[in-house]
Amino acid sequence: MKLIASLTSPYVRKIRVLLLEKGIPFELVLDSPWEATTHVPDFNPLGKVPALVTNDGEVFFDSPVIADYLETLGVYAPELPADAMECVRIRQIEALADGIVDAGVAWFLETRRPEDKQMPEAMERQRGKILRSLGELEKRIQGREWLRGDALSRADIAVGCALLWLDFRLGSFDWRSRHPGVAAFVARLSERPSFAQTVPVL
Ligand SMILES: N[C@@H](CCC(=O)N[C@@H](CS)C(=O)NCC(=O)O)C(=O)O
Repeated sequence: MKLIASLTSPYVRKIRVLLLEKGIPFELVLDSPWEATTHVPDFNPLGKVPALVTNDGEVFFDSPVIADYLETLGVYAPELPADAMECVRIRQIEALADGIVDAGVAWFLETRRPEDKQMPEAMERQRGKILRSLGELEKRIQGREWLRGDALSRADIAVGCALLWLDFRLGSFDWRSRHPGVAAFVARLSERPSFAQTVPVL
């Protein structure tokens, strides 16, 4: 199995962490979708990473679909629970985490524009999305070790990858001080070998 990946993408990191936690072997194929020479569109017409090529040559994207595909490979923890509603709740948190990244990317790209062309209100709009999501996560993590259930799940992995990516790309954004529960949770996640092995690098 091959994972078409960049070392900076938090969506890729979510899949790498999942694969490492599940102990599923894979080959990492590095390709930046932003480079003119990229082959990513050969795998994903949307030109985005991650894309996963199965051992049979079938390709899956985007990251929630890849994560669902991994569930079909057998019983490897962390796996989605048997209860369908609990799966929906885990995927809901994954969507929140991915949405934090979507907002963060929009904010980050705005900071990359020439200063006189940046739109403060556009950045503020994305910041608001992230702050509301953090508020929601802070409520959900209160008194709990994990966001759902009693063990690591895809929800925890997605949230960890999203928030640690904020540090990587929007380092001056202090999301921790007003969300101490989430901050402590992410600090615990960071200590896992799967997170330590997938720290984003430029
Ligand atoms: N919803 C997608 C998002 C993937 C995505 O946006 N990846 C970024 C890297 S962080 C990318 O490849 N961007 C290239 C582009 O937008 O052209 C997923 O979950 O896989």
